[in-house]
Amino acid sequence: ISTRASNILSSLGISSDGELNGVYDGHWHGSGEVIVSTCPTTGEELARIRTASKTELREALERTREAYTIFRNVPAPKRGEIVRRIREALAAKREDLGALVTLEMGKILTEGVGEVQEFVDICDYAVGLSRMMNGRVVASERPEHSILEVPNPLGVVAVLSAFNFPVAVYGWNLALSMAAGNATIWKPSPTTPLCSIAVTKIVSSVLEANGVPGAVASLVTGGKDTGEALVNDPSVELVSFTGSERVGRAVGQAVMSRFGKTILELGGNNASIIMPDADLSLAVPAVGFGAIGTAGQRCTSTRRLYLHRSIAPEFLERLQKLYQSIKPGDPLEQKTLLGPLHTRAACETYSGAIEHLKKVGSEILVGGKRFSDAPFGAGNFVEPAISVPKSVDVSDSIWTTEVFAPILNVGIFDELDQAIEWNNSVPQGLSSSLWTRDIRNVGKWIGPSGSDTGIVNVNVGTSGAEIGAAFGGNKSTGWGRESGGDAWKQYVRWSACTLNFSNQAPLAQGVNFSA
Ligand code: UN1
Repeated sequence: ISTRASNILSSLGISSDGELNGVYDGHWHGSGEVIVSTCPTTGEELARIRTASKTELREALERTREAYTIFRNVPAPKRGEIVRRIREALAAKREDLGALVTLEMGKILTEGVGEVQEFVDICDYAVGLSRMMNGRVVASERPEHSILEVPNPLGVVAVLSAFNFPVAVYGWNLALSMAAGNATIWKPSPTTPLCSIAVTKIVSSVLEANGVPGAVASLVTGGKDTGEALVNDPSVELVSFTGSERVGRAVGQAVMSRFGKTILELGGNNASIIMPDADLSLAVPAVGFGAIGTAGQRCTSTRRLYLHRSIAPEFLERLQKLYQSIKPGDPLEQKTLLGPLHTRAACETYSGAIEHLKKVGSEILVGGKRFSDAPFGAGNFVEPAISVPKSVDVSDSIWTTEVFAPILNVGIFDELDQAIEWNNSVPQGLSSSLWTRDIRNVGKWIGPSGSDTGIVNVNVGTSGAEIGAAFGGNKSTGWGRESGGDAWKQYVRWSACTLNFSNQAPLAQGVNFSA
């Protein structure tokens, strides 16, 4: 591999010769199928990883459960202290790990580093949480009785994460899961195994140095079979899945059929609405970041833009200028704003979507081609595109399907109500954003007749949420919340404990059962 790739890997203690172990459950091993990590920028092979065999997966699950039975008895603030040390270890490697995200996933460096920062932030949050995961005391109707609502550790949490956030989404889950006293087993995307190995090396070194079983944070790299085995295993209490609607539906059904719990973070199809009174000097770059940032590969990326008729021509002119100024580049270079798509297949999806748009009469204002002048011929570079479909037909697949690439569809409206209806007309419900300075619009937007997404922003783009609020969506985006807010409550089992400290044993509701 290239020197710069091997430098990034070696700074994280990963050797680039031979095959790497892709399983950790207290020690490193791997004897399953070999997967290849490929650099989306250059097409070079970065490493070969031996994934988990069937037996190794079963053993890793057993070790993870054992680790849970130990870790659940560690007092929560002490668990928080371990999370704090993980935070320190991650922060010390912020730049190197961020560069690895860029190398393996393809997002630009500031976003790769930002993703590690997101993990650091959620650790801080979880440290605080470890002293605040409070239950409640409920007033009992019976004399000298008390009812406690008690949160206890839940068990084994499986995290199935996607390629687009190969570090942060695991971080959201691990930090809360650890604070809550669980053991976590991680199956990362098969195309970003190096990020998961690097993170697990950092996390496990802290666990091992502090006498915590390593299998509190296990790793099993692998493909579909590994994911399915985790999803179907009755010893996994909670499955936190990020990925496509199609797979998410199967995961949800499988876990539900065994009465397990799920957090599903599936597709987004996020819209920005621009009102006539919006500050365009803020809105134009925000839409640009939402649609072009991460090469359109965030669940929260802006895919639909609804412009008020009165500002539409000016907005589009300014937005096109911005698009034209964005050049593809090596995502590891500081000044690059546009990196490659993650895979070759994503380029095909992009081209297919553009062809379809043209076929049905959309006007492509800018972009639409693979980059011929990209810095690396073998990289997956595409031009971010703005398309104006003939009309906003809310049942048309142009508007209802999430295409995981930088394509922005534009519609023109006259009334806010119309734009809100369009915003809500898609199956997905992750993020949305309104640009206005009129408080009446804001009130409507965040109220009962407003946006139906899990993230509802005002004068803030659709992507780039902070960790403090609960992250997640509604409708076909799935359900459950990750990160901040009340998300931690899904990572514990709740018991209502009625305590009787009287000399009687009265029944509730005054029921009399004496003969
Ligand atoms: C995702 O795209 O799956 O809000 C996660 C954001 C990031 C996380 C996105 N903080 O865009």
